[in-house]
Amino acid sequence: MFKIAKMFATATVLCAVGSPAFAADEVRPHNIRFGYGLNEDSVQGRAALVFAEELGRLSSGKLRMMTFGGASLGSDPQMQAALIGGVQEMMVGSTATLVGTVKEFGVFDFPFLFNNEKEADAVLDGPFGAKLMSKLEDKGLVGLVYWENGFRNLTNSRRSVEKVEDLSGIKLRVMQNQVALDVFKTMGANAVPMAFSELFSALETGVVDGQENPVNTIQSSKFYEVQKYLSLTKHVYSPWIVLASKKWWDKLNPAEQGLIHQAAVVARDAERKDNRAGSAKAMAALKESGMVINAVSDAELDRMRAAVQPVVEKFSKEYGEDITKELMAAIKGARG
Ligand code: TK8
Repeated sequence: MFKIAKMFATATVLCAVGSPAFAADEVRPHNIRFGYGLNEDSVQGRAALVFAEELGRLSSGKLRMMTFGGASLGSDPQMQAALIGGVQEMMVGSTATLVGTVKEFGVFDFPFLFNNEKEADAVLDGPFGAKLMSKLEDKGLVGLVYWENGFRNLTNSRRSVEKVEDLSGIKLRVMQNQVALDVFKTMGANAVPMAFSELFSALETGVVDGQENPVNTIQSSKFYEVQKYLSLTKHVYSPWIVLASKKWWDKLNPAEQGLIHQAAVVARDAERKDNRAGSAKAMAALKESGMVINAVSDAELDRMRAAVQPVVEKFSKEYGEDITKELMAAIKGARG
């Protein structure tokens, strides 16, 4: 931290002496704090390093990204607030926690929306994903690219979940998002919204019985140490979004912004590849850890889907017909 403080102090002195004469399109030195919620040894952590390295390479070391894992700069919502306030430059986190800023991001919490990663990529990287990102700008955030958390599965300490009724009474942590809360309440769970950064200890101390996340995240967060059952529900696909502070972004010139965008795309592609290649390995490690793992039949998944349909309809109305129609059309397009 001392080193960072020193670098900023140097930058301030330079400014005070008078702005050095940089050409309008010249890449100038910048320090970028990039925060994320998962452990360093995770798909997020590895992709953050790719991002930092690529940015350094593209800018000949001028755009210096420092990465901070394990929510050491704060939970996802806390980091978003820091970006909006201009006291942190960048982060990657769940789209689910952006609903307080742009409510329409809640569409990605609709259960059983995407059938596979290919559909998710097409919608997120296409005009629909860009449209939601553009809504952030008035709110002090710039969305750059979507990374992949992936299809979420349930873990808990009580029992295997093979059908919707098995969720009854399970105290389940959900993301801080009204759609997720309503979905799991409707399925009979005792759903509790909580920051991801508090989740491990809540599971360990029994404040909650369970949670839901993709297998890579379950593995890299060591939830197998405090959870017995893993049920492969794949009930929703969770994107992550790479965000920049608008206050800070607006001070960058187009050349600098372009390089950051370029590096973010490289990191996105590496992250998705790593995530997809790693999920079989994560599953094997979770099996090895002694977790009791069960598949859920298509018939039971259909019953879950039917149970939560009223929640999807309620929020579709709330977000406006045009948004949900556009989303469904984009998915249809991706299905070809
Ligand atoms: C990590 C979170 C996490 C998300 C959650 O910062 O909160 O459960 O799935 O991966 O973004």
